[in-house]
Amino acid sequence: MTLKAIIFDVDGTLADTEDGHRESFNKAFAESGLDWNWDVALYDKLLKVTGGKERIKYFVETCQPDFTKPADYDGFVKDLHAVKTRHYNTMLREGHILLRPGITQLIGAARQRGIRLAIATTTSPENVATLLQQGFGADSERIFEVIGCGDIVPHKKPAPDIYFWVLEKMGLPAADCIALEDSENGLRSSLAAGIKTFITPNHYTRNQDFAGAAAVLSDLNDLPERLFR
Ligand code: XBP
Ligand code: MG
Repeated sequence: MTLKAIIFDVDGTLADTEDGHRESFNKAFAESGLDWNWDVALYDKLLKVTGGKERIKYFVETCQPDFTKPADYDGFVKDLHAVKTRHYNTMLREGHILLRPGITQLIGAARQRGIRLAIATTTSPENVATLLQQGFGADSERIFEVIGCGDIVPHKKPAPDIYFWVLEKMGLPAADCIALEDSENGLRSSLAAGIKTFITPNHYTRNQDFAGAAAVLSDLNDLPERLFR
């Protein structure tokens, strides 16, 4: 295989974001007068569903049987999620969420070798933009040539749609790329798109099923050597 591109997941992979997302959901619920609270144990279960709006709906279906849905339920969820996104971006801008160790080195090593870089994530575009701005500063616009995110495709991970979208934009076959993911949903998505995938788990995903991954790495320190030797 001649490696031409690395496609990065964002949440849990570029940065340990999920507790920041969780706290932002809780702030949005409080601000909206809802007595909902997602603790770590509950959030662990809710992470089964990717995408914030989809996760709110899954929570309502499974944990709030008595909740009376407003007439415009989709609009309600969209507005609630927009409040969550505002809080999450504030957390990012305040520097509460940092890039995972090894990410900057991996990206630097890849760029030196002319490897193309892209992003495939379910999270919202503004979240990606702010995280990249915080993590890479002025360089952030130039690092990732294609950013696939949010509602740009009909089906979020574990569906392969977002990876297919990124491959098409890059004009590359799956065989020329690798993906870097942290979760089983992410792995199912990238594998279904035919992309060799490395996993770097975190505290939410460490017990998930990573069958089919090229390797499961406890940290990213060895990855440049593995990929570029
Ligand atoms: C990450 C997610 C995201 C975030 C919330 O999945 O599931 O939904 O938790 O993001 P992955 P939004 O890392 O597999 O892409 O609230 O912006 O949807
Ligand atoms: Mg992830």
